[in-house]
Amino acid sequence: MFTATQLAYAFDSLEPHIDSATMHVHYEKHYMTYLNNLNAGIEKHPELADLTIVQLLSDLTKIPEDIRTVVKNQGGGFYNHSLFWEQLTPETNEIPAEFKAAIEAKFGTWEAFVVEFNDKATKLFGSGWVWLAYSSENGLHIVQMTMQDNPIMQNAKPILGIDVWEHAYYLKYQNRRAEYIQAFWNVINWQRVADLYTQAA
Ligand code: MN3
Repeated sequence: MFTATQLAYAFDSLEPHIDSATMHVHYEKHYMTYLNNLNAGIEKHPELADLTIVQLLSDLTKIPEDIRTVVKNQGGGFYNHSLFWEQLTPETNEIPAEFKAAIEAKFGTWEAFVVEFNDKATKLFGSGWVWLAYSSENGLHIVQMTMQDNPIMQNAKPILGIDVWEHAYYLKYQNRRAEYIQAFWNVINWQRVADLYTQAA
């Protein structure tokens, strides 16, 4: 049985950047549905019960065919959102110097990183996520992924992800996805993001 990641902050604490109504429906409805559907799928295969979500998503070819799509979509949704809640914070916080230096080494400047991330998040067609990811092959890189796909399905590690499904922003921003993306930068927990990078690199 997988369990929900608890929010470390109040539903309304990310206001005005991410509104309380969106946080409630996103966490209590969308996230819980992914979690419940994943658990219902895994229940059919007790032999998978001891695997972590990362192990399940790392090699989908090893997942029994009858629940492979459930693990990919619902398991991906569960994992992506669990990360997403943890990488948000209402607290103003500094970008750790070592992580910032790694970004600058790869993208030239911090600004260039932000521009590329925003551009890919704005232009991703339909539902999905844009990820800053790390792999030994490609180092830090930004990748668009549709649906609930995740870098670990491509042998990379997720470092920072933005949910650009309409459910993540439509109540407040309607069709103005670019405004939501701009607002996202105000509520990032950089220590958590930097920790993911340190663990991956
Ligand atoms: Mn979502």
